[in-house]
Amino acid sequence: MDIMIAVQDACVSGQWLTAIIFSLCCFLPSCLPAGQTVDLSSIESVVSRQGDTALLRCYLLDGIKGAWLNRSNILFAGNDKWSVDPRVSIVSSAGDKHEYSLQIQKVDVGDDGLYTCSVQSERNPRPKLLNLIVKVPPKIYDISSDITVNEGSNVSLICTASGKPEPSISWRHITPLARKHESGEYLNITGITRDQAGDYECSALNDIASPDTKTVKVTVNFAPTIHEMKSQGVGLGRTALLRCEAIAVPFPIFEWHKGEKRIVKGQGIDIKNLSTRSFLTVNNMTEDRYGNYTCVATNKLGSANASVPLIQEAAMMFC
Ligand SMILES: *[C@@H]1O[C@H](CO)[C@@H](O)[C@H](O)[C@H]1NC(C)=O
Ligand SMILES: *[C@@H]1O[C@H](CO)[C@@H](O)[C@H](O)[C@H]1NC(C)=O
Ligand SMILES: *[C@@H]1O[C@H](CO)[C@@H](O)[C@H](O)[C@H]1NC(C)=O
Ligand SMILES: *[C@@H]1O[C@H](CO)[C@@H](O)[C@H](O)[C@H]1NC(C)=O
Ligand SMILES: *[C@@H]1O[C@H](CO)[C@@H](O)[C@H](O)[C@H]1NC(C)=O
Ligand SMILES: *[C@@H]1O[C@H](CO)[C@@H](O)[C@H](O)[C@H]1NC(C)=O
Ligand SMILES: CC(=O)N[C@H]1CO[C@H](CO)[C@@H](O)[C@@H]1O
Repeated sequence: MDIMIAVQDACVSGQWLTAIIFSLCCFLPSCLPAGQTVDLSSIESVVSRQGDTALLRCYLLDGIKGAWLNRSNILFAGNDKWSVDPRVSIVSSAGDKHEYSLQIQKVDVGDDGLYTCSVQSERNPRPKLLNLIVKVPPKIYDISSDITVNEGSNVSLICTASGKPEPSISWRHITPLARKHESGEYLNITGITRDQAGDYECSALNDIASPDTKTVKVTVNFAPTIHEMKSQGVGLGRTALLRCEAIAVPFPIFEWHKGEKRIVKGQGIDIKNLSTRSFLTVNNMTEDRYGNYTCVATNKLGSANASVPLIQEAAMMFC
């Protein structure tokens, strides 16, 4: 009620400071003088990105004073700065319509809200309301670390992001097919298969900036299987080559056997292995080196073997 009286006084006396109290008062519907309403739909929205400089525009008629309020706090009364915030300033320009805009540097989410440019005209005090909306680009702040699991395990990946408006999160398996998964912070895979190994990209998106993305590498371990074992029959004194190819994660260790005997390097025999392949070279074939060769591929999850005969005579292929 006291305020009500003050407002009436302001309107009657037209005094400067009390007029500010008047505009302050205009937020409260009960406080509005007869015939004056604040049309909420007329509130202008100003969207700014966190860290940017926001400009809230206001123009005054020549000779008319203005004031700026942040919610109900006076920031400026005319050109007198009431706010202690160094980021706020008045942008003014002379002219027939005098600019009296409020500039806020390095806006942050705390600056969000209603600002009032109060135009001090005795006859028609008309506050201009501006709603400052500060948006924040999406940022992934937590994501699962790269993981190694055994085939058949259940995998749960998590990705969390901040931003305003709150970003939506989606996952994508980076393969030539680029399979999309359901959206959400979690990506749960039940009984993972070797085909599901690889990079998973988490993407956080809102309407303010391009999405923030991060990837998690999922390694799926599985026991070896030998999918190719070849030998080429050769004549005496020639060089024989045997090839063993396995698939396994992690890469297998290869061993070669002939019958019960483990074959070692030396005496014309060479073993070379390349990630998932192993090559056995037998120089200068002798009679006793013909026979059944076995390749054994082993990793921590298991072992596999395959055998192939090395026979005399040329140009014969075994698969
Ligand atoms: C506006 O008011 C809010 C709440 O008091 C404050 O956190 C913010 O810093 C103010 N912003 C400006 C630009 O005055
Ligand atoms: C994986 O998830 C399935 C279904 O939720 C469950 O039945 C199974 O026990 C889980 N396996 C492991 C190893 O936790
Ligand atoms: C995924 O797994 C997490 C934790 O393991 C669980 O909290 C969440 O509810 C699961 N989400 C779905 C969609 O199954
Ligand atoms: C191949 O083996 C035979 C019999 O052991 C030997 O006489 C010959 O010198 C060897 N040749 C080569 C190139 O090693
Ligand atoms: C070769 O050796 C493996 C293992 O010792 C055996 O299972 C296989 O029957 C042998 N093959 C031939 C043709 O002798
Ligand atoms: C080859 O595999 C069989 C079973 O698949 C196993 O019984 C045998 O011992 C293996 N041989 C070698 C040399 O590892
Ligand atoms: C990883 C692997 O299979 N290493 C083998 C490569 O070949 C040599 C023989 O030349 C073996 O001793 C290694 O174990």
